[in-house]
Amino acid sequence: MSTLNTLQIAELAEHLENAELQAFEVTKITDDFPDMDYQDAFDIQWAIRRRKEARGTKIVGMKMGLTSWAKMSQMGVAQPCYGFLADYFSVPDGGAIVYDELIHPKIEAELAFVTKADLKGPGCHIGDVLAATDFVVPALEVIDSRYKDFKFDLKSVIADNSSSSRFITGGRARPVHELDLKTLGVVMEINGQVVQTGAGAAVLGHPAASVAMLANMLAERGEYLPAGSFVMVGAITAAVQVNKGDSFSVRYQGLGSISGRVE
Ligand code: 0L1
Ligand code: MG
Repeated sequence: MSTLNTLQIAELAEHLENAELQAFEVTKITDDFPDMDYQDAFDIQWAIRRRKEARGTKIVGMKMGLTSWAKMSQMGVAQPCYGFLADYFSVPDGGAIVYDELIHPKIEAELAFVTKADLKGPGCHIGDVLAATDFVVPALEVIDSRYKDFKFDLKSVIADNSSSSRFITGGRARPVHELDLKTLGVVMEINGQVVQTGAGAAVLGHPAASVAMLANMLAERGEYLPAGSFVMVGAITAAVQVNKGDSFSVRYQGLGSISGRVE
């Protein structure tokens, strides 16, 4: 079911996409549309995606968000969400995040799965994901909620493409059977100081569970993850605010590291 009409979906997509592209904060959209539901929220996100595709932007991957119990409780939400990754979100390993293009960026240590077979829900599970995975590679997400002070509810955040803004991938790709994804450790440093540590199990108990959940959520809209998909599974660490002039690096057990700076 949905509560918003086609025009309202289109206007909210334009509003939130403008906030992303021009880097300005907005209030959460449920303040003005308290009755909107999850279908409306995803309709807005998919409308933003279609706006970008119509301008020639390529969608290069998907991300899961709010996949740790700690993060869900920190943000006051009860379930994970997903978003899409556009081509211009990608920053090379060792490269710079341009602060002025963003509002209040935070970084998260993540892993990405790259698939070699289609994944379709409903009923997709960890076993399906492991069988369909070509390799796992380190990823770092830059989230940048368009909502003032990162204050939102789940519907507002879904409509805002789950705060997606930039990502870096790098380090060393390895086949999934060589990794113990639950105990895989990460260490995040900012300006040479350790600020976060974590292990893969922070992501829904097992990072592959996140990819399975994405396939199942996409199935609700008749969508699926085609072979060759790049999927970031959600944060292993808490999100950490970064500022102009910061440098950061994340070390991944057995997978090398990713680094970058904010300018
Ligand atoms: O990637 C994430 O886990 C974040 C999803 C959106 C919530 C937020 O902006 O913190
Ligand atoms: Mg994330």
